[in-house]
Amino acid sequence: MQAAGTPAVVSSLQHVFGKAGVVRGTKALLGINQAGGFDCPSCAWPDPDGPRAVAEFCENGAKAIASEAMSRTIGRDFFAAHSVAELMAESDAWHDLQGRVAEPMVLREGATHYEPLTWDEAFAIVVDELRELDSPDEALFYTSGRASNEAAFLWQMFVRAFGTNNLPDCSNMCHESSGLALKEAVGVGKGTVTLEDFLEANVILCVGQNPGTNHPRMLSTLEEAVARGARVVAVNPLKEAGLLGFAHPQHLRGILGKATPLASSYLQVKVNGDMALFRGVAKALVTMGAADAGFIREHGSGYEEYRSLLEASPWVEIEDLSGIGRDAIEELALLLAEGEKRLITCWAMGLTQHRNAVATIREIANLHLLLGAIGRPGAGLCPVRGHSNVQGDRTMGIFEKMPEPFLAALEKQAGVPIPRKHGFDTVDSLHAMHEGRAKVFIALGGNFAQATPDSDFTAAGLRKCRLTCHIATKLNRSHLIHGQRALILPCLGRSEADGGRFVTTENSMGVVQSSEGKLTPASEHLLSEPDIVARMAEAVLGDVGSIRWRWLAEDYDRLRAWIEAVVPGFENFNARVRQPGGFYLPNAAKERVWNTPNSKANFSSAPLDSFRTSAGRFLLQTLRSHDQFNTTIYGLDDRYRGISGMRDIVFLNPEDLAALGVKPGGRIDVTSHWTDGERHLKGFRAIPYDMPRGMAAAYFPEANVLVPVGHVAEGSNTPASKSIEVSIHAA
Ligand SMILES: Nc1nc2c(c(=O)[nH]1)N[C@H]1C(S)=C(S)[C@@H](COP(=O)(O)OP(=O)(O)OC[C@H]3O[C@@H](n4cnc5c(=O)[nH]c(N)nc54)[C@H](O)[C@@H]3O)O[C@H]1N2
Ligand SMILES: Nc1nc2c(c(=O)[nH]1)N[C@H]1C(S)=C(S)[C@@H](COP(=O)(O)OP(=O)(O)OC[C@H]3O[C@@H](n4cnc5c(=O)[nH]c(N)nc54)[C@H](O)[C@@H]3O)O[C@H]1N2
Ligand SMILES: [Mo]
Repeated sequence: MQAAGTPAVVSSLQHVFGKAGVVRGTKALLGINQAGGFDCPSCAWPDPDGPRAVAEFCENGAKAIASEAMSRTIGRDFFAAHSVAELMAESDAWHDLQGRVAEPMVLREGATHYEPLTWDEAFAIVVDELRELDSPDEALFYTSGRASNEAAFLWQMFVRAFGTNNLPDCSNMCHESSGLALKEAVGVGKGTVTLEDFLEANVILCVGQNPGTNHPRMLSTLEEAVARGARVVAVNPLKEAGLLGFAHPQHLRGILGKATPLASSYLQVKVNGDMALFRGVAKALVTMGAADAGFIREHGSGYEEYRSLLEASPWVEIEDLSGIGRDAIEELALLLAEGEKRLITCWAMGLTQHRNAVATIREIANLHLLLGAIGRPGAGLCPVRGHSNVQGDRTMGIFEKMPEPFLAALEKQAGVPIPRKHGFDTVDSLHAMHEGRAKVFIALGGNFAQATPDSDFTAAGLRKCRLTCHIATKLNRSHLIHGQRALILPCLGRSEADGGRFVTTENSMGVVQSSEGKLTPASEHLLSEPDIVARMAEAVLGDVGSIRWRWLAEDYDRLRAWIEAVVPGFENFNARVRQPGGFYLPNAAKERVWNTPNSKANFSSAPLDSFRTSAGRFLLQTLRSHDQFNTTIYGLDDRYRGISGMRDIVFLNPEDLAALGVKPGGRIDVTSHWTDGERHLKGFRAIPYDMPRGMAAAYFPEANVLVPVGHVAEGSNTPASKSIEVSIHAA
């Protein structure tokens, strides 16, 4: 199986031209990630600092644009023709194909169909429901990671001026574990490398991520690093084609179909075996005397305890939990001990969505501290972010427990009291809805009903709400699993012109840059996200303190001036963001300044741990196919894994399939087991795949019914959607 270039280009062109129409399609593609253009709404991988290729996008970025830039729209006629019940019966892929939502829509109490209403009528309903609450803490304000910095800043200011910190977001289900682990270890909850570092690294570890599908432009960076002599080592239970070999679609070599071998080594770790693997690597390094004593003495804290723990960790346990033999672990350690120890470790959801995710990521930080591989060229930590502005949204204050200095600065600027009590994160919100402690749910983007764990539990909670309201571009299931009343407020997408205004985003490496869409909006009734938030806030609160909502949103330079006043690192924001390529936010850990309570880089010493299932059961992870962006399903293929035309599948080791007495493609029933009972997924197809025995993999969001709401990462409260204990039987 090879992740070849030519089919990727053909496939992306088909997607854009097929859905968006030729003229809109080409114009959209040429604007992606160009200076003066818009930031690709797909992933958060950075653009080159210097000159950019004419086509600085990938196949999956093209699919995201095709989905957003479609000229087809749905409005009053569509919703009059289809009841909510009928729409519920259709698939997620079908929903996406219907087109952009063209006008504000309301589902009135007891009604079967959405009907149109004016913007002012829509905001009046929000006012009505928010005023009914006994406390501001009975409202939830969710954010997905596509919102711009400007929209996110205004949104959190509205929510806090209203009186709550209930700001659950998609990050709670994504890199929350990374943010927490890195903050504790090195004082910055973000990555510490830039694209330049990749070109100077000698080893790049790619752990628990599938960049061929989810961050395709990262492969260009890896390819360039390999050409300069770096070794790439993949750590993944599944053999992922994008890591085994890759041909750059925009290079001649790619078009000729030859692939550059990328992963010099591929460690097929057990699911959740990474903590043991990294501990083993560190143990081997310490044994061979490769620790950077100078760095540890000057910067480290907790090393002695960690060293004793390494000595006390038996190899049999390390091998058993990781599924990797001592020889292979020592070989990796030897590679890391060579030369100048310029190591970069990248990771994504394969590490963050486990019960011990925070401890696992701290183990990676331990390895970097042991080698002094942080805060110098070619070395550092790289959590690879998902949504294109999820990192920026957090910087702007989308967080249920922002630190005091931020809240104090906001209070001073806004001139209104800002609450200090921590709010609900995503999992807390699910419980609050269930227990009647939250009654209004308003979302700035996203698809809460499908993205959250325990789909049936989530649906029951949403249905108990008085109002569910979504600011959205496309129809999705969260609009159909609704409260007593429901609103869809349609907004402009990234690729569309916003009256000459531009917004800004922050990528995975802390670069803030401008983003300006050029396409004619899909409908004349759409408003920009900042305008929607400003009008909602004005309707609910009126102008308060120093805040004049509409005036602020009218000219985004005004919003940026407010961001500059509240958020550190945005000095001279309006001028600097107009420089080509934008600017880097300061990153203390990169300068070896540790913003931790003890001002040191902290080793952690957690007991070795991995999630174990009872005998005969499987450890199931939920992952993405090649034809989806989270809950948006573009198609039914997963090309790099050799799957076409289906999503109702479970990947299993071929020997496990045989032991279950199931033929490839045969139907199985999957049951997940948790302290509160069982959850079921019936009649899925079993597909053999190159992966360790005892493991299973199924697609998100279909498999979310199996994820118990109570099963979360310790500390970060992230659903453990990659550590689900299941039993499997022939159907
Ligand atoms: N085209 C496209 N791009 C996207 C997205 C999309 O849906 N489509 N989503 C965006 C978002 S929000 C995010 S967060 C990222 C997600 O990017 P990824 O993290 O790459 O997404 P997943 O499909 O969840 O892949 C998880 C990978 O981790 C591996 N894995 C699972 N469990 C373990 C484990 O215990 N240990 C190790 N070492 N590996 C494990 C799986 O085999 C799989 O290869 O992508 C972003 N980019
Ligand atoms: N089981 C399991 N569950 C998971 C995961 C997993 O790996 N396994 N991954 C988790 C992760 S990493 C994440 S990030 C979450 C994702 O959770 P979300 O961010 O909530 O989900 P998305 O599917 O990205 O949201 C898509 C919707 O956003 C809206 N949208 C798109 N563009 C825009 C825009 O520009 N503005 C506005 N206002 N709306 C827009 C569209 O209506 C679209 O239907 O899911 C999480 N859930
Ligand atoms: Mo994500």
